[in-house]
Amino acid sequence: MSSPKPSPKPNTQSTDRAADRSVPGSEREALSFCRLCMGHCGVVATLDEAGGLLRIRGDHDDPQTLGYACFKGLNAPEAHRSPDRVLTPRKRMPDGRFVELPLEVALDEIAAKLAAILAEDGPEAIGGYKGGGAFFTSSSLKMLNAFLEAIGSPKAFSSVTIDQSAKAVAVGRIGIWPPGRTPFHRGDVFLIVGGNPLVSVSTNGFDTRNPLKRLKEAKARGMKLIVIDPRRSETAKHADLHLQPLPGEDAAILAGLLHVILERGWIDRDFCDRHADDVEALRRAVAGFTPKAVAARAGVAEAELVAVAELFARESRTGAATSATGPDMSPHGNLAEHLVECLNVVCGRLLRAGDRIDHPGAIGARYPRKAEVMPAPRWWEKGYKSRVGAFGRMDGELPTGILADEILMPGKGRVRALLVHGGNPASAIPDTKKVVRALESLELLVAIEPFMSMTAELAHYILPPTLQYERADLPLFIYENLLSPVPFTRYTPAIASPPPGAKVCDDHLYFWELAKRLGVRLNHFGVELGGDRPPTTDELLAIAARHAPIAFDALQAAPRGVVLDDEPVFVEPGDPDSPHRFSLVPPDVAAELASVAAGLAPGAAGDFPYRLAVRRLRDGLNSAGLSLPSIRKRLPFNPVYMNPEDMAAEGIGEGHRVAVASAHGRVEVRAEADPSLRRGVVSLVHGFGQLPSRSAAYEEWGVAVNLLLSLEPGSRETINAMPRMSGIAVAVRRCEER
Ligand SMILES: Nc1nc2c(c(=O)[nH]1)N[C@H]1C(S)=C(S)[C@@H](COP(=O)(O)OP(=O)(O)OC[C@H]3O[C@@H](n4cnc5c(=O)[nH]c(N)nc54)[C@H](O)[C@@H]3O)O[C@H]1N2
Ligand SMILES: Nc1nc2c(c(=O)[nH]1)N[C@H]1C(S)=C(S)[C@@H](COP(=O)(O)OP(=O)(O)OC[C@H]3O[C@@H](n4cnc5c(=O)[nH]c(N)nc54)[C@H](O)[C@@H]3O)O[C@H]1N2
Ligand code: SF4
Ligand SMILES: [Mo]
Repeated sequence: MSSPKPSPKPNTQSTDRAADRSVPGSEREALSFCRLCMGHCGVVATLDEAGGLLRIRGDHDDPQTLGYACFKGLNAPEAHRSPDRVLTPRKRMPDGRFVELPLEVALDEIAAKLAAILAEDGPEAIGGYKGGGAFFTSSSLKMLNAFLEAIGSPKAFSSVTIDQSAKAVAVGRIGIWPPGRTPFHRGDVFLIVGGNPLVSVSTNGFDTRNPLKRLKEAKARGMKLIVIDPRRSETAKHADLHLQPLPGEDAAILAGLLHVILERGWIDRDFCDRHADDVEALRRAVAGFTPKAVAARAGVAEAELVAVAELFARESRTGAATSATGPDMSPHGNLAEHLVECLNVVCGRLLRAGDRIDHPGAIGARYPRKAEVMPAPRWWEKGYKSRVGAFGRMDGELPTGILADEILMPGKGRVRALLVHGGNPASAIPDTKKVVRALESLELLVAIEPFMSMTAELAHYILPPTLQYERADLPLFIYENLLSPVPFTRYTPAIASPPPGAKVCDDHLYFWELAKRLGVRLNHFGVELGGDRPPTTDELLAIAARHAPIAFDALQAAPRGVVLDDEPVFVEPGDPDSPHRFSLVPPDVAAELASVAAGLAPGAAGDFPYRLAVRRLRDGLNSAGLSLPSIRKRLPFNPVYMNPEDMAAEGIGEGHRVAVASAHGRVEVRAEADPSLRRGVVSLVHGFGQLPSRSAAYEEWGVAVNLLLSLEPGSRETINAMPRMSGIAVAVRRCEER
């Protein structure tokens, strides 16, 4: 590709191409980066003569991630050579057995079935679900969406709407500030609501390049950390203030913080006068959330709540509030996110004209960012509405909370065929039994999936993809400014070969071949993929990176990546006459706040006296990889974590078998003491278990926590149909050993 774009600034002293470095014997080493999670840790891979992946180690010369790599990342090679890996397309026969078949035959059969359904019922009968495996495959991260768009189907679903889509709802209702928030590495304070970045290597706005090191650096320069989390999490242990409430009370807690801040006038008055026109309405809306009432409801001390407000709003001049899955998976998650935004607005924790934008874009196009509100877009109110629950679309997708009903509910537009790309909906979506029933009822279920996941077991066809080190890639560039505070990006070639005899290909090929057979063309980041040969992975990456301030071939030539900060970018002044303001209390927010205020009195314990909280484990990644031997050794099953005093009170000992029951379901698990959990809260990690029809031993596979959760309208949020997964009332009782 010829381009006038500048050459990269080497990102390190040693930019040697480690791919060419040979080590004793026939082994060689290559630089790459891990694509299991947002960390994107720089690694050195050791390969055998045939290109097989032998080992991974953190790259200590990587100037971004500084040698960090976690246990699951280091054990990734196990997945590549696992005997359980799917290496040839498979088809499920009527007796339930899977047989291998040639790719061409599989594609012809799938395309024929799709064409028949299209002819009978139109594009609405074909849906797609995209999960984490697809997001981390940059060349095809939008292929499923492109395919559905090409055939005219509005039925795109993804893991985003069973994750943190509350954040999109919040900006959709309050308005957009294009320059963004004060960044982590420049704030006096950082407030995290329900996130544990030291384990998840995630959490908006946190610096996830070697998270512990970055947190220590920030604290060493004087930054104060506030964490709101029912668990004394790995991150909370470093907090200057840790508020440890019951889960599910974030909306009340945040309203309580705003109550204190607004009553005491700890706001950025100039910023509010200029950019938010209803601060007074917000003050009235949170009037009932007195520290006393909120503290009693959330199970914290009144003085602690006030101390958080004080440290954030009065004692700190800069630094933002952020949040992760904790609040977003709990009741009133959309409201909680809205109030996080309100905190940042009223305290003025957003970048101003003249401030530097540290990450203006590396792969993504750069654009001028003005210090001016873009009015609340409320995307979901326009255009297509789902036949189930009349939900609108966000970012071109429908909420996954209605996927099961879209399949099961009879009538025109029922989803009859589903393409699953790098996801495990049978495991990930609440109400496991209903979701499995829905997937079983499909006439065509295709999974682009490397392992026999719960979903793959139900599929009619499994199309096996290459794994991370076997494909060329970029970091998860659509969220690139959440990955790094500097405009850093990198490219990796495919450094490893799939196992001998494998018939795997990069995921995009499957979409391209199906599109060709159906006579439609895919639109890849604004470029139509025509022609009669499929695009290469590099061509697709180059298209996605075509607006980057560096030529693609120059990016390819920098194995440890580039920091594209030659030309600093600053926030531009906004239009002084702009009529647009943040909508702090739109009517739907006001109504929900009023209903939360009305229910502030602490509830009676009732039949379900504990609350179930979500959390993640350092050594596992949702459902992926749990069957690999090294991971299984550490995480054979998912125990229910409990506070030791609660265990004593219930007569439950370490390892005892207990029943955890909600209003929706019941599971039997083993108990494990976790003193980091506050009393009254239990936690059971998702991703474990097998299909309900397989009577798999709990001690071998664990159990699906989603059996306890519901998809009923009363159990999900408005706008994004987010099913409630945290702050769920449960009972825990010792049961008989079996
Ligand atoms: N109860 C409860 N439920 C939850 C959550 C919770 O906290 N509690 N968390 C929710 C959240 S945040 C999320 S994001 C979802 C996760 O939802 P999903 O993303 O649907 O689930 P995963 O288990 O991450 O499945 C990823 C799949 O991708 C496959 N895969 C791995 N590598 C590749 C690859 O290179 N290519 C392809 N094509 N596939 C690959 C894996 O084998 C695995 O089957 O679950 C949600 N569900
Ligand atoms: N090791 C590892 N890393 C991962 C994943 C993984 O499975 N394992 N999954 C990846 C995915 S898909 C995602 S979306 C991210 C998620 O990233 P995070 O959101 O940071 O995930 P967690 O580590 O579960 O942190 C959530 C925290 O919220 C707390 N919490 C639970 N309920 C509530 C509540 O109601 N209110 C409040 N305030 N806190 C609550 C929990 O105690 C927990 O400490 O992590 C990603 N990274
Ligand atoms: S933290 Fe672990 S899983 Fe995430 S990118 Fe780094 S090595 Fe991979
Ligand atoms: Mo997630």
